[in-house]
Amino acid sequence: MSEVVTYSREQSVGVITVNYPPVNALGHAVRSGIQSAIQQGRDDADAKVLLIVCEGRTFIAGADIREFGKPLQEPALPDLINDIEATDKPVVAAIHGTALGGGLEVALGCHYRVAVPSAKVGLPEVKLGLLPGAGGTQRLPRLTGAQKALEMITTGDFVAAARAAELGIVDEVVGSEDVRAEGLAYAQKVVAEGKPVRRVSELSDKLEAEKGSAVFEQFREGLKKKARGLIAPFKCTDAVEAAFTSASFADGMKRERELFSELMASDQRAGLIHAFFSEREVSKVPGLAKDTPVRDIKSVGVIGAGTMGGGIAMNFANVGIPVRLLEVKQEALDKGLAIIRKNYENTAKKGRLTMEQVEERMSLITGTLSYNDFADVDLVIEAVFERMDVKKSIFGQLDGVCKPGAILASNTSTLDIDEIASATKRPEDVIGLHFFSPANVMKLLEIVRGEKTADDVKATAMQLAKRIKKVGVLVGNCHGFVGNRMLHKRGAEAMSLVDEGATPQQVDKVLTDLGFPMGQFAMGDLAGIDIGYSIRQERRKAGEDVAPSWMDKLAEQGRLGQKTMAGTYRYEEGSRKPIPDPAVDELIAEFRKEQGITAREVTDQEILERCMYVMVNEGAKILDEGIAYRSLDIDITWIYGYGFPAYRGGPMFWADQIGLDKILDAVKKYHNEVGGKQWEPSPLLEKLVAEGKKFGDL
Ligand code: T1G
Repeated sequence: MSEVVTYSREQSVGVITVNYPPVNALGHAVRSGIQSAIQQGRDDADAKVLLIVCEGRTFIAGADIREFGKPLQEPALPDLINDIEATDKPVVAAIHGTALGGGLEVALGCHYRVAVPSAKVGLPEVKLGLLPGAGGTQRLPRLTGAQKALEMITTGDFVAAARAAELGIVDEVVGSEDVRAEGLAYAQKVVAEGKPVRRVSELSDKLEAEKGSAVFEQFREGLKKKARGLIAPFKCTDAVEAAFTSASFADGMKRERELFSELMASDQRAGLIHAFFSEREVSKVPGLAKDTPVRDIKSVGVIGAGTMGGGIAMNFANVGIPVRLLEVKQEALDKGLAIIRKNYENTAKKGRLTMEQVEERMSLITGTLSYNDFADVDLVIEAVFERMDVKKSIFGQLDGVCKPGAILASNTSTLDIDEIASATKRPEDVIGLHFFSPANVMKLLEIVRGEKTADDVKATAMQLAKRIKKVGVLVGNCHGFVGNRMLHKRGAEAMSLVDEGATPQQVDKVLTDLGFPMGQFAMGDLAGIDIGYSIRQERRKAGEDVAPSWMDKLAEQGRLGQKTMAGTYRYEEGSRKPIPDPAVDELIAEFRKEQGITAREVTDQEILERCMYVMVNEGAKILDEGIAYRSLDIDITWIYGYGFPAYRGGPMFWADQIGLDKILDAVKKYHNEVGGKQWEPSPLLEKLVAEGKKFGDL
């Protein structure tokens, strides 16, 4: 018996206890431990019923993802579960925390399932580019029917205990959170009531009822929109369908295994698992001790009640942290508070909030016109427009008003955090907290450390990111930090490609075909063309050589994007759908003429390479300069800040998959053909290629 799984008997119950922190994942030790414990239970004549229960924070949370890609060690999970189910004594699973993936599949192999009220169950394999590969696609529909099984398995959503009971996934939601005591009591009831062994694999009434139904075709139709570019949701559907079309459970299991193996071998599985672990790794900051003290953030001040400031404030109210919103004009403050209320009311209309919760959150967001009201807050976040002079003046005022130890943060998306800090006498308390629009929705929080930012301020910001349900990435200070520095390179290439002959919609389609939710120019219309324009003007004012662009003309003509119903695209009333506009084609043609450019045919491949490889090359420079600690920090920044498709793992992981040698060749080619600093090959990229290494090896 392994020490991670123990067998004991309590009266007539053979108790199998799993204790494998942090989430009782089904690593080899756990699988073989359960196998021998089940055998011990079978051999124990005094055990009339067996109970599987877990220690720690949760029931089994799935297969051990860290074992993927390694040689399989017996017992394989499907065999273990079939073994549990074949036991001739009733087996009960007592669930707490989150029974997920293989964990729920173990429970489905048991004959009875109970859950504590706070428990959740789910089959989230699809989020890893997989499908439930240990009988979940065959057993779940036997309990819930096709539609519910398809919904759970293709979304990976967790289901609360009470709902799971309604769906027939668990037999009972027990009365308390004491999972062991409740599990024991239920097991004893099974014996007392003489409940038989009840094997889910032998249930067939739900299958009979829906044999030959059109539910699968209809479901596939719906997936075409929701699961654009993904393969796992479709294979999940095929596997569930096999439960209804196979001649036997064993045949269905065989089909599940085939489909699972196909997904296991896919790049999408590799990308999604890389994203899964990277999202957790980014919070482990090299050089920042895990036990670095953090400051207590009990109240927050936000300066600027515009789109960003309002969204930022909502993040804190959503988790119960009082936030005060400062504007210099009452009218702007009232407008900002009204927009926040409207946002909450819209969410309530969609049923995701109750009106009481809306009022509760609004009560946590107060307004003020005076900096003096920030004297006692623990954190201030400045969210006004991207002008260094304005930001420095604000930080100078904050320095004079805020209490010692208050953290002073800027939401700047590109500007020098050290220069902002220089406006205060407390640069150690200054940090960048770069939210992404819409700030109350986008998961990324790019945390920018200044030269003098104190370690406890960095640690506080990282912890705060988790508290407000963001993914915090700690990055260094340079123009555009990590995300926007790479985005600006992509944007410049995209604009040049249009100068040279591509259309904006052609460029955008290459990017959406790659998996981005929006193309470069549609995103520019959403963010506002004036933002890019003012950044380019600032850089020209600072003496940088920034080429003129057809997009400058858009801004100068007041075509600022969605907010003016016209930008690179035009928009119809009440719609955000970008519509190509012949007037823009004319503007571009006019611009080419002025610049003496003869339009040429631009291929999609060139667009892909110039937009994406320039980002990879810049990412390599960012790594080389220590602005990002690891390539996974860049991957997570782009997945959660810009919608880089998680199934491709992020730009640096995607580059590794393509082959850095191919990318370097293309970078050198464009350095010759296009020129510019952005195409100077990164020395790190050259070094990795010379050594036959990947970004992931760093
Ligand atoms: N395998 C290995 N490690 C895991 C793990 C797993 N399944 N789940 C979590 N961890 C680690 C995680 O990396 C972190 O490690 C620590 O546990 C805490 O996680 C055959 C094939 C369970 C809801 O997809 O959703 O079963 O950073 O920070 O926020 O059909 O973890 O501390 O070193 O996320 O409280 C299916 C994935 C697998 C569940 C807890 N299961 N995990 O969230 O903690 S595939 C999943 C989660 C499968 C079968 C198939 C969450 C959580 P470290 P955490 P949390």
